[in-house]
Amino acid sequence: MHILYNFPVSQHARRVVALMEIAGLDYDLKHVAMDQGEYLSPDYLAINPNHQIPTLIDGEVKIHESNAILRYLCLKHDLKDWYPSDLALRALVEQWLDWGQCRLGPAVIDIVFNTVFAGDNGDAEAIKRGHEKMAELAPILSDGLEGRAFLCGETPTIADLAIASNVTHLAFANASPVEPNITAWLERMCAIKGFQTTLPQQAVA
Ligand SMILES: N[C@@H](CCC(=O)N[C@@H](CS)C(=O)NCC(=O)O)C(=O)O
Repeated sequence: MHILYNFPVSQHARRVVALMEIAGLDYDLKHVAMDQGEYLSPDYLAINPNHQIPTLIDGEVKIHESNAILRYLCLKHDLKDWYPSDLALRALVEQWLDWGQCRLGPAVIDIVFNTVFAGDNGDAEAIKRGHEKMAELAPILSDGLEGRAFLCGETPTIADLAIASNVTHLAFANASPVEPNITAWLERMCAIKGFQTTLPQQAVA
């Protein structure tokens, strides 16, 4: 049984729940009430000292970092379609996973956290910076999708789950990208039932 410390609107947790749904894995979600500060509690800090959601516990194994969790689940359950072993394909998956964490993720947080979740404490500079970054990053994502159904070819991988969970998070701030390659890809992603069930209402509406 996999135990995932989860918060339903977390874009980082949603990608993991999506993969577990898609793969039909047994899992138990432990709700961490981020809105009540539970992620900063001593109990949760003992589980993840980074005070971040998600964390996976699988027997003796305890992992934080959503993309590391995705890789672990694929390797453990032999989900080769979702994490291909072919070297060139694997490298492309890794490229997008890292791009999502290093480039896209911070821009999404700048925009969504400060526009929506920080309330009156939202940082206007960060929102501006986030939109500037997205103006650069959305065309890069769009170009990456040119001529292919998913980021690494004709079938989805964990790179698509990771990037799409970030892109759909932008719906909270009405900042979803409008590039046709991206919107068509998101439609394909949302047709994947396990991914669809993790979407925030804003992204479905
Ligand atoms: N790099 C981490 C980021 C996780 C993350 O930022 N989670 C957010 C929720 S979406 C969080 O817990 N934020 C609280 C904090 O950073 O203190 C991952 O991919 O798992």
